[in-house]
Amino acid sequence: MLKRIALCLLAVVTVAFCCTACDSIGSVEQLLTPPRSGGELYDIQQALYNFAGRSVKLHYAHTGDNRSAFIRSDLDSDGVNEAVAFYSVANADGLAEIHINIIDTVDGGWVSVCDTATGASGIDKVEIAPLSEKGAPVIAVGAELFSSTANQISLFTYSKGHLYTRMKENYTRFLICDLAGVGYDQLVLLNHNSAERSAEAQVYSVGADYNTLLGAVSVDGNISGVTAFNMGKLTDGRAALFIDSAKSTSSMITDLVYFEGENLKSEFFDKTAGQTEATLRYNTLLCADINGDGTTDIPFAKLLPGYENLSADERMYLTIWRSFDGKKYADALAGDFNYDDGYYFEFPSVWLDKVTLVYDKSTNMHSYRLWNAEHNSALTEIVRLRCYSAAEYEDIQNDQLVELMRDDSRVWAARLIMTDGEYALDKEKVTDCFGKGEIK
Ligand SMILES: [Ca+2]
Ligand SMILES: [Ca+2]
Repeated sequence: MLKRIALCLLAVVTVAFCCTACDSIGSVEQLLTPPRSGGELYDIQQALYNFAGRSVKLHYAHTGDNRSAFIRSDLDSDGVNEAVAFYSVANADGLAEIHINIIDTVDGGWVSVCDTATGASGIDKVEIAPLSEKGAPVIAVGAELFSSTANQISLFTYSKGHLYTRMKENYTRFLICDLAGVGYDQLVLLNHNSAERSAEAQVYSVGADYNTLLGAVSVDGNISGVTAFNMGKLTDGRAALFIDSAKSTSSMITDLVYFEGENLKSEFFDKTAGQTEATLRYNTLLCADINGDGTTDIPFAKLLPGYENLSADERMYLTIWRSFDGKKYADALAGDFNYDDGYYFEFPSVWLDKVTLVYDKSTNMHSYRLWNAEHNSALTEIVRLRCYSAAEYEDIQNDQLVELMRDDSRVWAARLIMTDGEYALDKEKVTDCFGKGEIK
């Protein structure tokens, strides 16, 4: 159990889109080495050179799954793959504008069949997926423009040697996923206007003949940037968009967007305040399935007892990961996350609101103590946790300690102080509550 949770710590929410029959060929390493003659990649690349010349520079997307200059996929649903290529050649203004080139098989050989300029200096992300029940795949190209700080997404379909533009929109982040739960994917955009401190999430259904805006909702735009934009799951199984945004270098919020019937909802955004406050936390943790049950959990921060009157940089928080079903939360895991020493300690449920943390700055020892609200004090110690250097650990009388974890240079260990009562932990329980992961 512990190991599973630890491994889940950095696991970003599963993005449940699938790229139908996409096959990226020509990885970064492959692109640095000319492909051997006789192979399909060689023939595809030669077809591009025959069209655009040998001096072209190849480009590939900076994010997403399709990070290749040549993406092979069946673009027109005829059962045979075509290839999408990205390249640039310097134009009259000296700008190396990226082009999209489609390479198809004609009479058994690879030939460039169409080409379009993008006005882009870079490719952010490429997805190829059908966006309607029976529709042909849509090629979604997210491009970084010369002329604007905003990215621009273009949707294309390919048929009989022609590339048809279906849509062009500015965006900050995009996803191709089934947020509406209809069995096929939609285009989900996030637009952050940093000048106006506003942001909007939009969901488009892209049909064979026209596109429909299924919903648009405000989310927090009073942010320094969007850190993660992922599809995940609510407790009732519904798909939802989890948007983790940085408020500052040490604080974050999560916006949650999902469909309630046909209405798109922005769960946490406060229209009156103009921002999202419900999920504000003083850490940089991102939403994740922390307990591995398939639902996405949001890391909330709860001030530990006794820290109410201290300054912001002295405050200590319990992190409570919660899943949501559209109405109520369920706690998945509550724990003290010690970023300096790379572990977390899960609070047993009887500890919640009863136990606080006292820490020693010089050794970074975390001591968990019963909180006495009447006397405003935390004198009764339950357990203390510390990360020692391996040499230091050998020098101390460590037979009184419970060794929790060890690596090449360090040992994590606990000293059990309280031995009786409902708040006390034994060796087995303290080991069970300890989780190590590459937490940030
Ligand atoms: Ca085809
Ligand atoms: Ca979960």
